[in-house]
Amino acid sequence: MALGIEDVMLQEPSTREGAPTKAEPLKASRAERRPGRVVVVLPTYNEAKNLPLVVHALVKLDLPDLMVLVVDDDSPDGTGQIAEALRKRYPQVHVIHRTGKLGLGTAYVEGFQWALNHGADFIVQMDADLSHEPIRILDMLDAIDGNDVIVGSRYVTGGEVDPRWSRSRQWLSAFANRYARTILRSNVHDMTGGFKCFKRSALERIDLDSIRSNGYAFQVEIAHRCQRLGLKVAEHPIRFYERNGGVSKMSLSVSAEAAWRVWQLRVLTWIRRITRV
Ligand SMILES: Nc1nc2c(ncn2[C@@H]2O[C@H](COP(=O)(O)OP(=O)(O)OP(=O)(O)O)[C@@H](O)[C@H]2O)c(=O)[nH]1
Ligand SMILES: [Mg+2]
Repeated sequence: MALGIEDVMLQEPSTREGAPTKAEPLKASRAERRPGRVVVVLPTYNEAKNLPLVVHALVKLDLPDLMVLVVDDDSPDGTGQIAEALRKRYPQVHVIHRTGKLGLGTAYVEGFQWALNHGADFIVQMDADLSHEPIRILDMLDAIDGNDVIVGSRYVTGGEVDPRWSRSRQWLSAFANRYARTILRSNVHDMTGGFKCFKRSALERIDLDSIRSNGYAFQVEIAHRCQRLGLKVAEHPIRFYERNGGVSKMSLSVSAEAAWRVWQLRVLTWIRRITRV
């Protein structure tokens, strides 16, 4: 039986084994140590079951100036209505409703622009399917001191991928990262990950309007642009979980886009280098 909005709203955050979703009592309040507005951008497409869990976990974090922005693409499963109900319940929650499935990349671009226009000091991007642990945002905010961008990384020491992730997805992810990293000569080990934290000053330097990638390609393009701009990008180890139910939007066309877009980015870099000489 499908859950109604009220049922979903009453659910508490996930209690999956090994998934710490509640902010533990903190020794010295991190908020005191790090003032600033944090805007978390959550793109959603058919995440009706997951969105309330993610939002509950986010609003419980020790972040006094937090804004959570849901960018929903008119999800057929009613995620947009659930986002509205969450907005009414939590003052931190804001929602952008788009007219149809316009893609992950454009959802992030719109979300980032909104965050910059609403006074964000730090902007976090994460999936809304519980693959990324909300509490890790606190570590990323600590790690951003002295850096411009923190990439939540599965592929550095201490990083992990959920063993429940299918073999084929594990292989594809590892291959895609090696492929993008090699062709773009990047120092970033997790080029396709969607859990990142930016300082405002870093995001302001990226020409968001010129980003054309969607899907995984968007993650690769952002990581590549940060590096090209000479931003200080550091990787922070995370555990990546298999999505909490629902349906993956990963498809052959998303992979194909990422594969050719990497070469396009490489060629553009060559052209830029040649025309600068
Ligand atoms: N607004 C919007 N959100 C999207 C779109 N496609 C995916 N998303 C969201 O982007 C996040 C990542 O998408 P996923 O389907 O989880 O893709 P993935 O993490 O690469 O694949 P899985 O490992 O299968 O979960 C999720 O929160 C999705 O709901 C889209 O076209 N528009
Ligand atoms: Mg996912």
